Amino acid sequence: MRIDILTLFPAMFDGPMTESMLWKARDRGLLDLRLHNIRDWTTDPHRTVDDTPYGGGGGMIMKADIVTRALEGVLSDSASVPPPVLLMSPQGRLFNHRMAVELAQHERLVMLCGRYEGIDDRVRALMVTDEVSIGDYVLTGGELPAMVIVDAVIRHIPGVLGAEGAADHDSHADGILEGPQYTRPVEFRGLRVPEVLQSGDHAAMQAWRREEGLRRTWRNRPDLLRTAPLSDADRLLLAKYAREDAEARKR
Ligand code: 6GU
Repeated sequence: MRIDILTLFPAMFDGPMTESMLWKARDRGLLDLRLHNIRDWTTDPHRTVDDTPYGGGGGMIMKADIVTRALEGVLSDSASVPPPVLLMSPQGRLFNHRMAVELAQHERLVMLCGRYEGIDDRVRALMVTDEVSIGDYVLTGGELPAMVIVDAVIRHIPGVLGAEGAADHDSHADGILEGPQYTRPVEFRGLRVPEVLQSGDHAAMQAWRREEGLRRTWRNRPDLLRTAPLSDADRLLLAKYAREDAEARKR
C-alpha cells in the first residue's frame, strides 16, 4: 500500500514511522509511505502557506491555492483509480475499526494534515473524499491523527502483523473488547493466572475469554453492546452482570 501524507511538519513523522511495526511494514515493502511538505508548493519568496480568515475570528487559514496545488501534484502520478483523499479534521467522521479495515483495502491513500485554525473549505469541497476525526477533543494539527490512522490501517494489510490474521482477535474486531492476558510467572504479588488458562481446554478458554471480554465491555464501553453481535449465552452473562451491579449498589 502506498500512503502519501501532506503536512507542514514532515519531521513530526520521523520517530513513529521508523520504529517497530511501521518500520517492519516499510522494510518488507508492504508500506510505501511518502511525506510531502506543503510549503514546497509555495511560489512567493516568503513561502507563505496561510492567511487571515474572512469574517475575522483570529487564527490563520491554510490557503486554497497552495494546498490544492500540493494535492494535485501528489495525485498526478496516480495510475488509474483515484485514491481516497482523507482530510484530518476535528469536524470529520469519527474514525473506528470498521474504517481502518475498509481503508486497508485500497492500493493507495492520500492524507492531508491541517494546522493553524484550519484549511480554506474549498480544498475540502474540491479535493477531499473523506473527512476524519480520531476523537472528541481538539489537537493542534492533523499530524498525530494521521499517524494514528496509518498505524490502525496497516495492521490490516496481510503480512504486516506476525501471526496471519492476528488483527481478527483484537478488541473491536468482533464488536466487544478483548479480555485480560497473562504471561509467566503464574503468581505475581499474590495474583494468580486464572486456572482455566492453564488447563489446555480450548473450548473452556474461549468461553472464559468471551466472558471476560464482555465483562470489560459492560464496565468500560457499554455503548458498544448496543451494536455488538451477541449470542444467547452473551445475553445471559450481561443479565448476570446487571444483577450483580444492582446487588452491589444495594449494599
Ligand atoms: Cl483529525 N485533527 C485535529 N486537529 N484535532 C483532532 C482530530 C483531527 N481528531 C480529533 N481531534
